[in-house]
Amino acid sequence: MAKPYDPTTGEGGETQQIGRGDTPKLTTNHGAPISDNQNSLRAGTRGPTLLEDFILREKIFHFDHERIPERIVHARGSVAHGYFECSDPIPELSRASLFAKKGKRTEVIVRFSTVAGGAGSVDTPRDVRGFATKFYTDEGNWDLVGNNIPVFFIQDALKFPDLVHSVKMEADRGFPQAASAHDTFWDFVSLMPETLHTVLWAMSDRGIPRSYRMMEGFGIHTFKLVNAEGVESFVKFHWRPRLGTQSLVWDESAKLQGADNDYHRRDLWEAIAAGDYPEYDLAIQSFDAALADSLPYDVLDATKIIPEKDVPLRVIGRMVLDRNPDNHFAENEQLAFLPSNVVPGIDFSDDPLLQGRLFSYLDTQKSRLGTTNFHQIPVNAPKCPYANMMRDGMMQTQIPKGRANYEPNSLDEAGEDPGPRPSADGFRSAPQPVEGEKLRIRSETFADHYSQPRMFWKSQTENEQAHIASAITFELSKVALDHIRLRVLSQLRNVDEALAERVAKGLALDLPKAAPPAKEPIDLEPSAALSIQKRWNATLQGRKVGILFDEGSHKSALETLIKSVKDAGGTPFTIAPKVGGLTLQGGEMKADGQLAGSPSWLFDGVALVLAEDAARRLAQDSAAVGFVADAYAHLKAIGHDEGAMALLDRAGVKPDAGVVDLAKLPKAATLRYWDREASLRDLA
Ligand code: HDD
Repeated sequence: MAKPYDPTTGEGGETQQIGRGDTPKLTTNHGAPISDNQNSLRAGTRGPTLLEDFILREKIFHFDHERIPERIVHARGSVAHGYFECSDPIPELSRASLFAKKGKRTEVIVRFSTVAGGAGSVDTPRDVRGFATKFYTDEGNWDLVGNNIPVFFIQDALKFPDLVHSVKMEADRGFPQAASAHDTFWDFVSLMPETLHTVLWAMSDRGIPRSYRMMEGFGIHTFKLVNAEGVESFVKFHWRPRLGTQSLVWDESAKLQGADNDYHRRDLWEAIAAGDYPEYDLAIQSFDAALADSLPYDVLDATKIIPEKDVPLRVIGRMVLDRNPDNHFAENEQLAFLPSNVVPGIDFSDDPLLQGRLFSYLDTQKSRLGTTNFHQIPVNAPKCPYANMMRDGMMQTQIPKGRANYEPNSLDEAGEDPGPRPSADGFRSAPQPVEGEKLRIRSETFADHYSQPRMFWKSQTENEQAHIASAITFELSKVALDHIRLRVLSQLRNVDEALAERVAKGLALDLPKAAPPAKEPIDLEPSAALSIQKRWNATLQGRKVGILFDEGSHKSALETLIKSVKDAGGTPFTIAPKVGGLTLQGGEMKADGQLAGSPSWLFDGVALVLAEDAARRLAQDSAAVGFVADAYAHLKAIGHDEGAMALLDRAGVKPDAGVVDLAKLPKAATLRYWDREASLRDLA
């Protein structure tokens, strides 16, 4: 074996090579092989480092420049690769190739994100979540850059910088990070009633999703579909998770920020690594201009939904996410979405928010990725052939041949390659007549800011309403300026008097007068589709069960439970005070996690498989008592054997439908026990 490098003698060093066997040799970026990756070049063994050391300088230089500017919004995100498969072709509506044939697959990459926090912030704050999909179609990339909430805070892109400045950490103090519960956000909200609809969604349980796998996605804007004959129709896009939509409870999401900063990123990664691939149906709402004109709101207004009763959803395909990224930087940080990326068959509407986005994303990629050639980065490059006369620029990686860098040209007549030319079947904008004066004005049809928030509020269950009222009360409690709180209350009165009263009571404030509405709200019919609880998917698929055991537990009971959780599609995770081998009745067993590092916040349901002695001992251990008390407070199922009673009592668990025998746990853990809530916390 070769002698290791000896810094005192300068001898040896072959083992410093990273490459072993047939792994490649370590080299500089310019290809020179490196013999020593531990020591810089110095004069003598203890002397100064030499400027000549190109290996040191190159390595540190590259390291110093490793980071690029983070996204101004949606900085923290997680990606996954997969495919979209068309199940119900729509050639009558769109000529887009990905919707042309049943069974046709198109590669995709998806990035889920929070909005307000920085790249290193946590996964579970109350926030809107981004749901952006890049379809690598055979006629170019189509980017559907949506959110998990079907409406947006503002109606005009001109207001986006103000909205974002107000929600991000406050400019002077640099906090709070990843939170909307502060003066400037609510100041903006209180002055801009168009924000209220999205604010209500964000304050609902939608703002604290359980998992990226259990969250809906929405294209939000009305887009256009165009068929081969050039006939256009309006469309809204919806992603529906096959696992159903599920959220956390607020206390749980707050605690998760301590237990696991990467809760959603880890969940997505682990599910895909385990072959438990997240799936989403893609559904459309398509309609024509006559229907749009008949609605009591404007389909070009991104603060409005189109209720499913007005235009039902039609599922046209499904997306499967089946591959984790190989490299976070190359495939997540360098991933660039552009709502302006459309393909023949998909077009934009005149939604003024969308129109502004068409400029913003292209522009931001230049500042984030440093070059107009960001489309050449592998994760951004189309997977179909692409060619044009755009040339050069920083980080150009292509080497175009010949002289044809302008069009039209006649170089082919001299036998030279003339390069690409426009094709008759290329993208054509829908020929829409446009006329009118140049004005800075908001259409009258955008003026109703309260009817849809009211519809959303009325569509919620009692618990869901309580969560919204509590969330607004919590956020306004963090607002230090009274006049802002009062102005929010004056806006809420137009949404629903009871909501305003509940928040005012929660803040111990008198209700101010209602804000004068620009347009009187109307009562729209509530819709079950807007509630999470009314459409709860009672399944253990994708859910996790934490199983607490200790010395003396019955091994066979543990094994039976583990199997039954797996059989129901769930993931069991065993927890004990010590993770090494524990002596049980019937054998030894190791735990997956240690009690202090595995709070019940991480699980959808918990089980206690404990001998009486162990339960009595654990009743003196705050981590164990907290494990049970929090599971109970977070409305989760608790399965237990006879031995666990001392711990259950100490944690204050009262019998109810969610406190069950071990055998019933896999079924019980598919639900949350909302009826328990009123006895546990003061619901606003
Ligand atoms: Fe945006 C990123 C979603 C309005 C400007 N936006 C960004 C991302 C998502 C959304 C999911 C993250 C993309 C990724 O993962 O890389 N944005 C939306 C939705 C909107 C919306 C659903 C309204 C319906 N956005 C919006 C407006 C503007 C922007 C009105 C500006 C006029 N958004 C940006 C941006 C970002 C961005 C600054 C930051 C990073 C990026 O684009 O690539 O350009």
